[in-house]
Amino acid sequence: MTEYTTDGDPDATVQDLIDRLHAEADSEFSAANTPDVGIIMGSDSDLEVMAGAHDALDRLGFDEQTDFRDPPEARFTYETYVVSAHRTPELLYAYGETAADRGLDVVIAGAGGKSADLPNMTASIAYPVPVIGVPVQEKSVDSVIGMPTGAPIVAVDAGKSFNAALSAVQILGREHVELQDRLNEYHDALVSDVARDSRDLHDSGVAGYRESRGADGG
Ligand code: AIR
Repeated sequence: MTEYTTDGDPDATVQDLIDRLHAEADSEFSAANTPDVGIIMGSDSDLEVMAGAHDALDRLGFDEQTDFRDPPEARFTYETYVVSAHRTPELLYAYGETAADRGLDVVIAGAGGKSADLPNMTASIAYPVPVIGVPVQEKSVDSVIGMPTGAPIVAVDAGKSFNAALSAVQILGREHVELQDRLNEYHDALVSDVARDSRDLHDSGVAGYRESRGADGG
């Protein structure tokens, strides 16, 4: 939460969200029309860190789906919700237990603080839907990855939500060759960026390189 003065909004109830998730799970939408990736975070204060996942998915041609009943043009989509393991445990449970029936193929879950339980609890509840955990802060890493044997979670390092999204697309890519192609294009661009930087740094010299790239060299 970005504010600690909580007046509440009588029009926004957790029960409405839970009912919505269950109604969507009971609906008959085809897999092509439901979000492929679900992104959840413990608080809207996590949005800046989790935006890396949105960036990566946007870059790979995904659209954001804001209405379950009205999918966007793009074949591959993601959705985003705030779900707090400790402030709204019922919503956490509903999101996890409806994940498969709502057509989600993979969930990216981020949380901060020392009790970052959203990723690990979602992984347990949504199982066998894969969950990729993002510790929003360094101090959240142990909490996110510390799962007992038999209760798996995939996780990235603190703040690495961009990589979480790439991993999510890798999972989807096993079923959709088109996504493998997009991942390969992304990787090729990354490699040629390094080649360009290496060539330019060497050939321009350090001072010339810094000048050509701006004062910070980047
Ligand atoms: N959080 C929220 N509910 C349960 C947890 N663990 C985490 C959020 C955020 C941090 O607590 O994921 O990183 C602080 O949240 P806020 O809302 O106080 O800014």
